[in-house]
Amino acid sequence: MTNPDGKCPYHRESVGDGEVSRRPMTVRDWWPDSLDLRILHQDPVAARPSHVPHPSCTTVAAATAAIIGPSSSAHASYAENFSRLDLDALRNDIHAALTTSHPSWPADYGHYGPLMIRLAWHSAGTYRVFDGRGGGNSGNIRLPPLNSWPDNGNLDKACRYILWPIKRKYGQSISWADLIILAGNVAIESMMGRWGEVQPLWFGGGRVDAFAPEEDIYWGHEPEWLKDDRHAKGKNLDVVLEEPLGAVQMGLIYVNPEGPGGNPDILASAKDIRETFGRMGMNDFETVALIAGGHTFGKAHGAAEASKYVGAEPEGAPINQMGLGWKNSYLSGKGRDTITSGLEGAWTANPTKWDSGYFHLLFKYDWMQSKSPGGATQWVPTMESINANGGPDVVANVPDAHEQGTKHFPIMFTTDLALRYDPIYGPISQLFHLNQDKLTEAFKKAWYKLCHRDMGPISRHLGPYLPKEPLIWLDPIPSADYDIITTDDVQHLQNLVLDAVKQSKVSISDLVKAAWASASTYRCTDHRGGANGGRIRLDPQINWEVNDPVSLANVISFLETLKESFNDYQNQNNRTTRVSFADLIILAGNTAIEEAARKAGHMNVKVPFVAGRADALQSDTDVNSFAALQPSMDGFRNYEGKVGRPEASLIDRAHLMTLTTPEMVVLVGGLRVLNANTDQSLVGVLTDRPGTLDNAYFINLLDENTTWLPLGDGKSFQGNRPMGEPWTASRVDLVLGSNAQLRAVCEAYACADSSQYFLRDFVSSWTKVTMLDRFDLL
Ligand code: HEB
Repeated sequence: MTNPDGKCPYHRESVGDGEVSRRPMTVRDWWPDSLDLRILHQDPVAARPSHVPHPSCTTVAAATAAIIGPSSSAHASYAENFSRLDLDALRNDIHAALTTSHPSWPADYGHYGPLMIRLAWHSAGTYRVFDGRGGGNSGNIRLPPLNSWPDNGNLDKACRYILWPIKRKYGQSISWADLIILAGNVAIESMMGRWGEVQPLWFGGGRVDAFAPEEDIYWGHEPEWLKDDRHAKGKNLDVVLEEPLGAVQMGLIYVNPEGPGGNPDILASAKDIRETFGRMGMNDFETVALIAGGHTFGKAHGAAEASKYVGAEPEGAPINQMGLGWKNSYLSGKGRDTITSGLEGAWTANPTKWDSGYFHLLFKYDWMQSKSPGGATQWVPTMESINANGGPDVVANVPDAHEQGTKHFPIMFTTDLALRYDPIYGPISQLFHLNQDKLTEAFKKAWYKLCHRDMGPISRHLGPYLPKEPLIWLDPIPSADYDIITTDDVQHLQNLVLDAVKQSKVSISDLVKAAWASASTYRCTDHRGGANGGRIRLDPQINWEVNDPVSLANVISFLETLKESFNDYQNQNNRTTRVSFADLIILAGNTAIEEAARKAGHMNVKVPFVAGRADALQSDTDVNSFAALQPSMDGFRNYEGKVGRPEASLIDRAHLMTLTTPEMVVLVGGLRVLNANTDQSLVGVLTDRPGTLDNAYFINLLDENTTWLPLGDGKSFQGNRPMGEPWTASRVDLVLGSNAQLRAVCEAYACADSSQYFLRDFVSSWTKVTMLDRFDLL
C-alpha cells in the first residue's frame, strides 16, 4: 500500500514548501487528558458563506425552532435547493464527464466510471454501526484526514478533474456529498448498459456538506498510517479490533488488499473482511455482492514503487499543488504510469462493463502469488491454469487501460480470493457465479444500502429515485391511518396522566425517565434512534439495563392502557383522532416536567409538544441492528454499564444528540433533580427536594464549603458539607464543577438571578431532544 514517506503525520516540522511551522502549544498539548468539549461546537455556521446550507437548517433543529423560537441562522435550506435541481440534466452531465477523458488525468479505458465508483465507495465505506459515524453523508472525504488517507490515493483527481466542473455549474443545488454518491450511481448505470436505457438506481439526496474536519470521529490511536497495531502482522490474527473502529489499519477504509498486515493469508483475510463489513452492517451475502460487483469494474494502479516516486498526500503537499497530493514522478506520472495502491491490473476482460467476468475468472483459474511492478503481493493464474486454458495468449485477455492491442493477465487480490476460499463466502460466490441476475439484484441493493446507511429514515431521502419497498435497515415507521390528536385531546390526556401521578400509579421520575429513554437514543451521525416509532416498548430497547426495565415496564403498561382506553373512547364516539404510544410517552414526560416545575413555584410552564409520532411494530424492527444503539454509559442518567471515562461518554452522547455545552449541562442538572438516574440511585441528586425542577443541583455542586473525596468503589465520590448528610456524586457530576469551561456554564445556572433561565433552558433543551427525529415536520 502507498505510504509514500512513512512519516508520522503529526509532529510534522516542514510545511511542505521548505518553511518550518512553529505550532503554538495548545491547552490540549499541555493537558492531553482534560475533557475535550470541541466536538460539541464543530463546523460553526460562521465557517461557510451564508448561501451554503448548514446541516442545522436541514435537520429538525429548523422544525424545533418553529416551535420554541425563531432560528438564529439565515442559512439556506438544502432540501429547498435540491428540490429546484434538474436531477436528470445533472445525471446526463455526469455521464458526459465520465466518458470524456481529461488530459491532466487520462481516463483508464476512456471511462472514469470505475474511479468514480471507488470514490463513492470510499466516501460511504467509512460508516460503522457502533456510533453511526463515518460514511458519505457530510462529504468529509474532501477534508482531512480522509482526503489524505493512503487508501484514498488519487481520489483527489476524481474530485478535481471530473466532478469540480459539475459542482461549479450546479452550485448549491447539489452538495459535494450528494454529487459523489450520485456520480457513483451514474457510473454503475452507464456501465450496465446503453446510457438512457438503464433504469436509474435508487438514490436519495439530502447530504449536507461539512466545511470543517469532523472532530468527533475516533479513527484510531496510531500516530502513523497503516501501522499494524490492530492486527499484528502474521502473528496475532485473533486480536479483537477495538470498538468502534471499522478498519484494520489506520488510513484504510476496511482491510488490506494484500491480506492482514500485508500477509497474504486468504482465510485470515476473509476473517478481517467479515469483521469490518459486519461493522458497516453488511451480512455475508451483501459483502460478497459488493466486493465482486465493485471489482467487476476498473483496475488497480501500481506502475512502480510508491516509495520512490510518490509525493506527499494532499494535506502535506506543497502549497502550489493547490490541494492535490500524491504527485507521481514516475515517467508521465499518470495514465499507464499511475501509482495508487501499488497493486497493478484488472480483474476482468471488460473492466468498463457490468458482466459476469469477475466470478468467471475467479473460479476458472488457480491463482499463485506474484508481485506487482510496485512491489505489492497480488495473485495471477498459475502456469498449469494458463496451459490448461489455451496458453498465455488466450489467458492474457485483459485489455491495457491506455494502449490499444496490449493485453494482460487478470489479477486477484488476497481479499478477492477470500470470496472463493472462505467456507461461507465460497458458496455465496458460487451462487452468484451461476446466476448473474442474482448478483445484479444483490449488488444494486447492497450498493444503495452502502451509500445510504448513514442517511436515516426514508423521510430524509430526497428526490424521485427512492425505493418503493420498505427496507428494514431504514427502521421504517408505518404512516398513521388516523387523525393526529388535537390540542384538546392533548390537554385531556395530560389531565389523565396527572391524575395517575396524584394517585401514585406512576411517578414523575419514572415518566421523565421513560420519555428520556425513548428520545435520547437518537444519533445525528446516522439519524437513527429517537422517540418516533415508539420502539422503546419493543425488543431490544425494552430490556436495556440503562432503561431500568422494571420501572419502564410499569410506565409502558400504564401508557398502553391509557392509549387503548382513549382510542376506544374516540372510536365509540365517532371521533377520528387517535393517540400513538410514541406521542404519549413524550407527552407524559412533558406533563411530569410541568408538574415538577409547579412544585418549584413556576405555575405556568408549558413544555412544547407536537403530536404526530407513529408506532412501529416489532416486525419493522431489526433487533440486531438496534443493539448498536444501546448506551453502555449514560452520564445524563448516571449510568455506568462498563468501565471507562463516563465524562467522555457524556460528551459523546451529547454530540450524538447535537447538544451544545449549555444544553448538555442544563439537562444533566435538571435530570438529576428530577431523580432520573438509572436504578433510581441518588448519585448526583444534589437536592433536598427531589422531583422539584429547580437549579438546586448547580447551587449545591458549586458550594465552596463542600469537600469531595473519592469513595472506595473507584467511581463515586462523597461530598462532605458542614450541615446535612453528605452527597454522593459520579465523575460526570464532578467534572461539571472541575472542568473550567463546564464550571463556567454551571455558575451561570447557580446564580441568584438564574432560576427562570435555568427553567427556560431546561425546557427548550428537553424539547430539542424530544424533537430530534421529527423529520416528518421538515
Ligand atoms: Fe476495491 C479498486 C481494494 C472492496 C470498488 N480496490 C481497488 C484497488 C484496491 C482495492 C487496492 C486498487 C486501487 C488503485 O487504483 O490502485 N476493494 C479493495 C478492498 C476491498 C474492496 C481491500 C474490501 C475487500 N472495491 C470494494 C468494494 C467496491 C470496490 C466494496 C465497490 C462496491 N475497487 C472498486 C473499484 C475499483 C477498485 C470500482 C477500481 C478503481 C479504478 O479503476 O480506478
